[in-house]
Order: sequence, then C-alpha cells, then structure tokens
Amino acid sequence: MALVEINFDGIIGPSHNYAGLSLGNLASAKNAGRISQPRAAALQGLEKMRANIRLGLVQGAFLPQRRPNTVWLEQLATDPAHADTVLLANAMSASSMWTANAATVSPAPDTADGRCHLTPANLVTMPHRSHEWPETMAQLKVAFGNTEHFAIHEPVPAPFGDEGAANFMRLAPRHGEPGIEIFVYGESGGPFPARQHLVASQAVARKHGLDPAKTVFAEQSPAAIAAGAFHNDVVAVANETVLFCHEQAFTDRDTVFAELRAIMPETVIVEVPADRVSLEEAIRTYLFNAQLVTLPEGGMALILPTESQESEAVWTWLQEMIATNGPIRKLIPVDVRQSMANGGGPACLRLRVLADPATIDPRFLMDEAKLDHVAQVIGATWPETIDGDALADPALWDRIAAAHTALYNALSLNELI
Ligand code: SUG
Repeated sequence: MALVEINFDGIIGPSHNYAGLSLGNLASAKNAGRISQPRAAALQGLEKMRANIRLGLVQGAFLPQRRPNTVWLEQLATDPAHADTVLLANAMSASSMWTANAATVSPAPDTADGRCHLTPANLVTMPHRSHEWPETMAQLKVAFGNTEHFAIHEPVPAPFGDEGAANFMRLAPRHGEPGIEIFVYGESGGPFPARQHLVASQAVARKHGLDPAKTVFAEQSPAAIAAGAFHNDVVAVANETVLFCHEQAFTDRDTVFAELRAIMPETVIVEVPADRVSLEEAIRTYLFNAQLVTLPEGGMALILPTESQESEAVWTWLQEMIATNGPIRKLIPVDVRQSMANGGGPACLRLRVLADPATIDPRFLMDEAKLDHVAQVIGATWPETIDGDALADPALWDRIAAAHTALYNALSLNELI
C-alpha cells in the first residue's frame, strides 16, 4: 500500500488536571487550580478521532502514561507520599496527551536511507514534560518496531530543548513525494522561554539523514512567543503544498517564504494578516492549532477548535478565505475544550506519521469499534473530576492506576504497563 498520513492522537489520561505548570502557555496559567474533567476530556478526544475516521482519514493512538510517575520521583530520591506539592503535580501531569510533542517524524521519502525516522522530544524546558520521553520511546518502539521501515533515535541531550513535531512542518507536492522539512526554533520569547533550540533542530535533521538543500531552519518570532505561542503550531500549520500561518509567526517571513518557494515553486502560502486577526486573538482561539488535512475526495479541510468559530474576527476571515476557492475548502470545528484549557488544541493532540499502515503494530491503529471499546473503559474507570487538592490523595493514585491498566488490557498492550 502507498504511504498515507496517519494521525496518532494521544488518549487523554485519567490524571488530566489543571496545575498551571507551563510558563508562557496562557491557557495553562489562566486555568490553574480549576477542577478538571478527565472523563469528559478523554471522550472529547475520542470523538475527534471518530470524526476524522468518518472523513476517511487513517487514525492511530498513543496511550496515556503511568501517573504519578514514580520512576521519575525515584530518580529525585522521593515518592508520591513524600514529594512536595509542586514536584507531585509535575509527576501527575497527563501532558503526554499532546502527541505533537512526542517526537519529530521525517517520512521515508525525505531521508537518506528511505526509512521513516523518529526522534522522541526531550521536552527539557518544562519539568512535567521532561519525564515523558522514556515511555514515549517505549511506545514508539512497539508501534514502529519494523526496522525495515522505521528508525527510532535517542532524544537530543539536554540542555538543547526539543519539542518535537510542534516545531516542525513539512511541505511536499504530495504526501508520498520528497518534501521540504521546516524546523522552527526560538531564540527569545521576551518574558517566556523559547522551548525549541536551534542546536536541537539541527541535530534532529542530521540524525534523520535529511537533504540539507531541502531543509529549512526558521526562527519563530519573539513577538509570537511573548504573546503566548510557546510552540510554532500555535501560529502555523502546513500540509502538502500549503503553509497556513499568521503574519507574525516568523522573525523574517520574507526570507522564509522565499526559501520555501525556491525549493518548491508549488508552495502556496495562506497568511492571516495581523490587522484582521491579532496574534492575541489567534492564540486565544487557536485557529492555527488546526489539523490541515487532505480529504480523500480531494481538497483540504481545517479541523479547528470550536473557540475559533466563536470569534467574529477569526470566523469572518476564514469564511472569506473559503470563498476565494483556494486550497482550503472546508472548516470543521471540534470540541476539545478540556484540552484547550491547558493550551492543547486539535493539532497538539496528534502526531502525524506518513507510512504504510500495514508496517505499524495494529494495536496502535484505531477504528470505530475500537473507539467504542476504549470509550467504554474510559466511561467506567476515568475519574469524572479532579481538583488540585486531590493530586496528593493515595485513593486517586490507585484509581488512576486501575484506569491505566484497564485501558492497556483493552488494547492488548499489557507488555507496556
Ligand atoms: O506543553 N500544556 C502543554 C500544551 C502542549 C500543546 N502542544 C502543542 N502546541 N503542540 C504544554 O504547555 C499544561 C499542563 C498544566 O499546566 O497542568 C501543559 O503542559
């Protein structure tokens, strides 16, 4: 079978909570201390997957990680019963749901050895995310264990922050053809950290055996980071020939656009001007944190958060864009409000892998029947709510562990528990 784009969504874990852990992520800060709804959150995520399957897209999933992360606490010479409040909150985060940060993926047509290369992101800038990669790596090794088709690398070493596919884009005439790989790094973010380091991006490009003539490194604008775009995928998204971005996404947009057009003349740039949608409004509504997908019947759709539909400035601009009959033909709002309240939109929740589905461990591929089964497990075992104080309650840890085991059993992935 030909290579197809597969979206691997993170199933939202039973410990989903609002601990305000991500400096520079305005939603996370704003909702710190709010009562979360892990069950509703996970079901929202499943419905997004279901809707994408119904569009004819191929869907995969990664599983939530074990929380609290006792392995990490042990490395810090403590345990859940003794860790201080902040450390425990870091060990309880369900942040692996945002699989756009799981890894950077270079598909087979772009690499020197013709395999699909994956490097798990080290996520070192944020403590709660820095301990995700070992379990991510374990899942990747099972899902993409076929070494004839996939190569999995060690993460980039600290201190060079790597945030994975959230700071990576790919353009290509068509999915299965060689393309341009675009790495977006940050130098400065004013009051907020620039999480993706250029050294890390360059290392990933070398590990993956990319053609330097088709690899672009672009600096994310400090203004975007300072306004709350802690990842590039909050202000830009690409699919096949189309780059959809905000006017202030990059430090030097003219040079970036010229480079892309020189490598691939078919490049189409759909840019939203700042005088129509400000950076602040773009970040509040997450219109760029959309899944830009090619529909099986042709044309592209933007699967974007319902928050974008509720903004007059955003929705008016998008309607006008659709009316121009450009490459993006359809707008599909989805409700992922529980994830959005922690700064994770539809695009954060998925990792794109271009591959032949037959080469992937089928336990990670989803169909509607499997989603029904997973929904049943979630309905029966995920906590309905978590408030901040409960993070230190041993009864919650037990409940989360039981929910975790039930899901791994349901997907026959017990070996990863
Ligand atoms: O890393 N939020 C995540 C959101 C990640 C979004 N991903 C992409 N843009 N691809 C983050 O900032 C908040 C957790 C908390 O505060 O409890 C959090 O980690």
